[in-house]
Amino acid sequence: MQDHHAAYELLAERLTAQGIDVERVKEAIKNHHIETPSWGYANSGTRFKAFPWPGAAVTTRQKLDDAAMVHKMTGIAPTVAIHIPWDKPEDGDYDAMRQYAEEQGIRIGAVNPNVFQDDEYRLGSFGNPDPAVREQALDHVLECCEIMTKVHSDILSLWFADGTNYAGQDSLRERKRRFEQALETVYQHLPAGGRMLIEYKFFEPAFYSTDIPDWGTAYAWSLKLGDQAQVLVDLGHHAQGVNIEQIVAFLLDEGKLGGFHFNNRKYADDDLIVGSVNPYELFLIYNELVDAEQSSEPHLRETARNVAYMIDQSHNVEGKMAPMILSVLNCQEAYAKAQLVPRQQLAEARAAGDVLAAHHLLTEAYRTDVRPLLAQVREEMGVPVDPLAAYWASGYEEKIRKERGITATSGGYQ
Ligand code: PSV
Ligand code: MN
Ligand code: MN
Repeated sequence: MQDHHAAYELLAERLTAQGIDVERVKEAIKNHHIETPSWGYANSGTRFKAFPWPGAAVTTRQKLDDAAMVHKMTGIAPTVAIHIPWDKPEDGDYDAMRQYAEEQGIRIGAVNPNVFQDDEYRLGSFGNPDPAVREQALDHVLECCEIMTKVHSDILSLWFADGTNYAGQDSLRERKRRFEQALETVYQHLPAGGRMLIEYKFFEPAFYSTDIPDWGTAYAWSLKLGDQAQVLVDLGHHAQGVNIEQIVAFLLDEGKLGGFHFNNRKYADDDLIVGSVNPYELFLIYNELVDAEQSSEPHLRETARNVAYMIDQSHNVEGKMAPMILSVLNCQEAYAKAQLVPRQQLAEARAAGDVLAAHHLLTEAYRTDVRPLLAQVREEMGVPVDPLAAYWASGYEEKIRKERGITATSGGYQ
């Protein structure tokens, strides 16, 4: 990247003239952290084919090493989400796992139980008609509550593959009740200060009904459960055309937005690099978050402050490390642009009913080239000004290719 200083000075001058406190914006950007997923460093793919990537991580230590490298390059990815049992240590020593992560300069973030990969879960987990299977699933999730304490995590991230494939296959109402009962038990076992985030997804792998199909269901249950339960918004889990930023605004206002799984998609589900298909949507989502962050209302600021920003992607054809770095950077860029929205002017345009002026203020912020600002932020943080270029120049990719080689995919639907 060319020297960014001149471009940064010009931009800072222009923003200051618009009444934007550039120092405050830089501070906010430096503190905006994105969590990466351990499973994003391993081989995975679609049900048709998972193309193994040379150097992809296999062991949890390797995944932690990779997450640490992403943090080293970006300075804003200090935590990594784990998936159990994929990340279960052979000797069961979670303490050692946590310590290893910390030695690499990162921490363990959300704990993700897995109640979808075992044969027993053919008809579901918490929604399964068989009480023995429900108990098996519950035992696993409760074990994850204990793991949270061991790895010093305060987030239990819940996604269920549960649903039905055929009308009449099971009672929809009974499945709802089974779920409510199991979630209630999980809630009772959350460690003090821990939160459970309930993720929804409208279809897949079930194709007729999904037990937590939408944010309304996740919201209703988190409301019933209590303050430690919130909703997790995965960008890939909505039908086409759904206004995700409106869901975000609603949940923020109700104190029920717990976290994000960032990714992108053109058609269904997730797994593409966040911001790669629809960066404007990503900006509009961030705009709601920053609006809450900067609100004069303490409850909004508090909810926004606690939102867990996580990536949930499984790359198939584009490698592992570079796409993860790019994803983190794309989130950072959208966040930076959202910081540039002149909120006072926007409020005035709205109050005056000036539709286009309000829209213009938003799109001007979106169109601002924030790359010099981000380069300046990185320089001040002491991380590479161009993280992707620095990654390719670091020799890390060659090193892991040599050390790890090509490993057959481990399977497991993600
Ligand atoms: C499956 O759709 C999924 O991508 C969900 O989004 C989960 O969060 C993730 O897998 C990990 O279990
Ligand atoms: Mn997800
Ligand atoms: Mn998903």
